[in-house]
Amino acid sequence: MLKRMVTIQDISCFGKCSLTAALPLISAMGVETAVIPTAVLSTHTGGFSGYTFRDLTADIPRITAHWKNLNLHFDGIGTGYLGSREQVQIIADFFDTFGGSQTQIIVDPVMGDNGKLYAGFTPDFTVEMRKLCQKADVIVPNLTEALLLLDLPYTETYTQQEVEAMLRSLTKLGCRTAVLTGIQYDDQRHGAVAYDSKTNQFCSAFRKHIPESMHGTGDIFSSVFSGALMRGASLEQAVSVAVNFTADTMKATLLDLQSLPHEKAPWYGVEFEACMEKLAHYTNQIVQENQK
Ligand code: PXL
Repeated sequence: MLKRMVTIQDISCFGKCSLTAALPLISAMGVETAVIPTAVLSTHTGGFSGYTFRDLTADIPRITAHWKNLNLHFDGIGTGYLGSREQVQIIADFFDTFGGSQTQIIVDPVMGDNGKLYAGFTPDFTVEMRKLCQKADVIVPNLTEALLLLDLPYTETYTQQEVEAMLRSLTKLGCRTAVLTGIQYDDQRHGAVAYDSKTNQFCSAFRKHIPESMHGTGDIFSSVFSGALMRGASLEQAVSVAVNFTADTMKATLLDLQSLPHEKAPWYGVEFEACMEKLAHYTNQIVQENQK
């Protein structure tokens, strides 16, 4: 049966991140995708200046109330960029209304990257985000976000043991599973490491490191990771497909960045559209492997 998830994050009208990436990607994986936009911005905040920002916080409780009347069920709830501290509390209420044993809650605690908070975020936002992580089944932070959640100082270098300790601590926030993205144990490979606190198992996936930072890759990762879980992937399969697909999109983008530098910039987003056939193929592979 077709699975249904709702993805809750902003619409950045230009720049291919958050909802404009999640909606096509999760749909392409064969999952019905409902949306709740948390804000509308003319572009994302990571590279453009002068962007507009319309806060949609007031609409969220009204959408929730209507959906509650309709008795909707979601197999998954995913969250990304949230525009205000108040919004985090409202989303927590949404989890209480629509969560349950038949609903996987996946929180990407979007707050920053490369040791810095995104524009518009203040450190106290972290306090609210911890509460949301407590209610999640799976959280998908990058290193910067993980260290903020754990109240640890930012560091660029770390060992496998330190990453594993961080993952264990992240699950102690209250979620069963934590996935750390953007992990590099050496300068050759780049990937993600996951920990399931119920089974006490770690798993990871790595691909060749692409030496260019591109905007929106965290959103691509969390979208594909969530879509895979909806299609019945194991944690290991979901981490693997998300790492592979994110690397594919970066590779596709790199070619254009090199050939058309005057029309393209890393903050214009990655070319996931060029990789949609691959995504359908990866998804079918997971479904077939799990049927055996
Ligand atoms: O990709 C994360 C993200 C989502 N939404 C908005 C952002 C960012 C990161 O900069 O600015 C509006």
